[in-house]
Amino acid sequence: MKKVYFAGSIRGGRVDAEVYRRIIRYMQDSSIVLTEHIGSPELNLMEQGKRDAEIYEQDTAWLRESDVVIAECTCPSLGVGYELAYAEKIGKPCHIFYDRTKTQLSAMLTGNPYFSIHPYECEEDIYPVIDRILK
Ligand code: 6IA
Repeated sequence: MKKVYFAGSIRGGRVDAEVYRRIIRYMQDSSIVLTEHIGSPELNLMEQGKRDAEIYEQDTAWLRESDVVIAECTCPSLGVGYELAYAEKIGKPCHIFYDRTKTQLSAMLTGNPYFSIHPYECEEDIYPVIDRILK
């Protein structure tokens, strides 16, 4: 099974948390998702117990361990942007999804041919693309 690092906004805003949760659930049928907590609705409460330095150490270790990085970037997040740059530096394949009806992605991502970018118009469009990535 492939190990997936799923990245989604936390302090950048939780408006899409439900979408993250559904994508993570879907991927868990065929893969190991290292970052299951990204879809958790209780994340704000859970976050209080953890130190930022531990979060950074754990997440960068998971990035190194992962086979592929999948980021949902509709809600802009500095942390997700950082993770994508980190993943590129260590050569992990990176797939970026965003809702093109809601946002324009940063030129720093769309302008970089390293990233595989998948704009979508409705959530159902995401799943066949994920199937191809994880097969
Ligand atoms: O800048 P942001 O907070 O939006 O960055 C979000 C990204 O950074 C996500 O893709 C995560 O991988 C990572 N990240 C940010 N905060 C946390 C975090 N908080 N835990 C894990 N990864 C994080 C603590 C919650 C935990 C106790 C369940």
